[in-house]
Amino acid sequence: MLITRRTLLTSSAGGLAALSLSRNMAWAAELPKLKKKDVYKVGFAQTESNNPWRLAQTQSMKDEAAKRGWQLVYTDAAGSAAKEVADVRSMIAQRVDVILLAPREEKPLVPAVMEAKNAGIPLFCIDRSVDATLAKPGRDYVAFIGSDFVKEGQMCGALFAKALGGKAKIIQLEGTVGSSPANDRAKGFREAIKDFPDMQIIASQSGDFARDKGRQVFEALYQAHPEATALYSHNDEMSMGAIAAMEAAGKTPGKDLLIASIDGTKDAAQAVADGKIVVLVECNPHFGPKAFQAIVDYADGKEIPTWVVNTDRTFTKDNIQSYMPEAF
Ligand code: GYE
Repeated sequence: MLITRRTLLTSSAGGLAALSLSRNMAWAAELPKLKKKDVYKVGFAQTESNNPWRLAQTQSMKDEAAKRGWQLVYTDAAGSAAKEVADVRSMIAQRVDVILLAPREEKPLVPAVMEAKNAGIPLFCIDRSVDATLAKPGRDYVAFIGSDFVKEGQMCGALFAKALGGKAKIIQLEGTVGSSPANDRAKGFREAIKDFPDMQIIASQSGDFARDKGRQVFEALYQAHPEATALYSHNDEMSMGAIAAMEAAGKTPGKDLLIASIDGTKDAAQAVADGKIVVLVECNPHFGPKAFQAIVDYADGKEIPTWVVNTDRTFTKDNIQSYMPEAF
């Protein structure tokens, strides 16, 4: 009886594995192929260029293209998802070999992904992803290359709980509404502070990942919630804006309000060294080498994981000096 059950379990597990393998193979068969070439024409659709993270990312792509002698078709959607869709369409019309897309928001960029697929052009989502219920890596586009934003939020929450002794009234500055880092950084943070009943988010609003918007939104939220003791901000630019607002209000960041932030810009690293930001979680913008290697590997027929994960480090005053030379 036992043997029969075991046999059944084994065979059904084997059956499941076989099923998921064949399903993945069927998925992969839908993906456009890429011919091996010495020189590729690569489309890179950037979402905006209003912060150091974006500039570092674009530079990394340009440097890698130059290093390999490949052609880069670069577009900047200037913060508009509609323009970014149009940019991808123009890359399709120009018959680029492959597209690297940094999708501004999760849903509005799905049509761009599907149109590239239908045009037979392999596409990678880099840095942000699109809604996985509508377009899947490994089926509709080759892979997502980028950080684990949920984990970034969790790391902020966990280190913040330690720094704040498990007690805080938190203002949250969210990233761009509908973008994967904003959704996932909020989720990870919520998960991490769940175990600390005295850590509460008392106000939360988007500052669109931008410095001045962050400053304005923080100013309004802090005026409405002067009891706040902490700020969790989804990126460094908004943190720097909020720091300006705190100082203008006569408050001392790092004392009156503790700050957790994400990215690793020069300004934020300096703010950690100065004691203004207490927790900094890295988000690496240097995608060029990884993204271009993924293109070569894909053309070589190597198996690409559906998510090529960038791993991120965490910094506090204790270890920020070692990071300073790398800050962007
Ligand atoms: O944190 C932010 C940028 O998508 C991971 O977008 C990226 C985020 C990054 O504008 O500074």
